[in-house]
Amino acid sequence: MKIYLDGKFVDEAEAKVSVFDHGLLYGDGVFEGIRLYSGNVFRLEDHLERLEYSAKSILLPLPLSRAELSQATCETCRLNNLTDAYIRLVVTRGVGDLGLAPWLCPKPSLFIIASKITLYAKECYDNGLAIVTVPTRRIGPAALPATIKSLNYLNNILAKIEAKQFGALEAIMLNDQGYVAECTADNVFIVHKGEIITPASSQGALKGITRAAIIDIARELQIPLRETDMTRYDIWCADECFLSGTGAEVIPVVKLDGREVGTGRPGPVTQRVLASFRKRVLTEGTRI
Ligand code: PXG
Repeated sequence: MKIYLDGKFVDEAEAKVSVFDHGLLYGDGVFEGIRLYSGNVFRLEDHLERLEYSAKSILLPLPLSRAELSQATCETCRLNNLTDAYIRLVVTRGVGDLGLAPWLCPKPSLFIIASKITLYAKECYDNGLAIVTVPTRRIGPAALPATIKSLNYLNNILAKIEAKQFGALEAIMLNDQGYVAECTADNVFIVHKGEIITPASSQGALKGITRAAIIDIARELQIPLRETDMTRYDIWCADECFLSGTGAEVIPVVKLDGREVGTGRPGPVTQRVLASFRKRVLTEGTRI
């Protein structure tokens, strides 16, 4: 496997960063998780825009322009002869001393990995997920905006561990006020009385690229969609629930906290949205 690392393509064995890199020492950096479908990178411009906003938010200068980032991403896929892949684009603060000070890190580091994807099993899409609400709250915007896709995922990892302790693959994370924020790596949607509802990103969610695609799909399918606050009760009593993310795409949820959602089977709106999403990913992307 060839990896893009700071301007060069190197073999996997040589793709290394320093133990003094602040991405490792402090989680000081930003990233994107992107999908390649049949030789098309899905919504690459949107991912690069989000990366730029994340970097700007932490005062991290990106080493490449938008066009150069796009070029390097596509080239990484081409060099590895990939048509379908998961792309991880990471920018770290770079090498510094053992103090926090980012201004003592002269050069950010950029690497791009394109490799196989580990997906949820097919049964999860056919039968839906049973998930739980976990005690760990999504970190609030006054501490660290969830809209920044940073290398600091401990908040989500604690929630993921708690989900596993309850035998679930995903977790509903609430914000400080007790409203639904998002899952550990996915945004949340419910369907209720013919309407799709998702928490506003101000509730403490990442502005998911897949989420944005679903908002477009709902408009195309003429299904009303609303962004508003959401409680656990809203999910328990919804007709359908599904999650969205680059890795998961659109995945049905059939149980939350031991309560069946709707019929306890993946619902018709979820299936229409998923079918439409799978059609879009084949046509919408940037050709590598
Ligand atoms: N919330 C969080 C906290 C995420 O990390 C999403 C929502 C969905 O956003 P997108 O833009 O993907 O629709 C994410 C995305 C992984 C992996 O390696 C994680 C994500 C994406 C791809 C892979 O587990 N997180």
